[in-house]
Amino acid sequence: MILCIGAEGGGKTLLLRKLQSDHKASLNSAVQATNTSSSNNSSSAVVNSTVPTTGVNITTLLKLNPDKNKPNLELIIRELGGSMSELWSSYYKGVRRLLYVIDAANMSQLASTTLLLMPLLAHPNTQKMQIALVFNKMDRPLPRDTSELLAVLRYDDLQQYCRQKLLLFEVSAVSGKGLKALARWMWGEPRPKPESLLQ
Ligand SMILES: Nc1nc2c(ncn2[C@@H]2O[C@H](COP(=O)(O)OP(=O)(O)OP(=O)(O)O)[C@@H](O)[C@H]2O)c(=O)[nH]1
Ligand SMILES: [Mg+2]
Repeated sequence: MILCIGAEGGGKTLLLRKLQSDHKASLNSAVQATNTSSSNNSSSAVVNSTVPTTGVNITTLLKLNPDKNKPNLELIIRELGGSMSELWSSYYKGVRRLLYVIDAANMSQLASTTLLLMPLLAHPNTQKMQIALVFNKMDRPLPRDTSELLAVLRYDDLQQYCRQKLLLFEVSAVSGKGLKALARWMWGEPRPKPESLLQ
């Protein structure tokens, strides 16, 4: 189980929808490749409009099991709406990986993220978590360059303050940028190469 949180409008719902659609497309093509009959690849376009999540959204990602005699592998992601940030901590228990999604084009959201991350990182139930800070909306013109974004977030202070290692991903749920690397991390696969964000 993966937990996906972050302030309102950061793009969690769209990001998970896009990941799900990409997984569906690659599962379909993997299945077609193993069948002799050919049929159309049915990767469907993702609708970009969303409504704010008022409670909990569950998204399931599926991929082909390398052992063909076994069922598909399944990854369950629980998204908590940004409007329920006061309740996030009641969902930390038992979570191994956490996606924290940030609207990188929104400076005030970026600055207030530090205040949301501090109690999260200090919480007893997050100490063993692997945490990904996901800078989303990288398709939009950014008001600052990425090293300045990290300064606004006070990334160095956060990293010193916490025991967990914070991984950084730059993505766009709209263009698809960075989603493959993020998906690999979510499945627990090794990262192919460092992303551009200072690591
Ligand atoms: N340009 C751009 N817009 C995005 C991107 N990701 C999400 N959006 C838009 O941002 C808005 C909010 O996206 P959501 O996915 O609903 O945000 P959320 O984090 O789930 O918000 P809550 O559920 O309220 O916490 C929507 O209009 C999306 O279409 C992105 O990568 N690029
Ligand atoms: Mg949402």
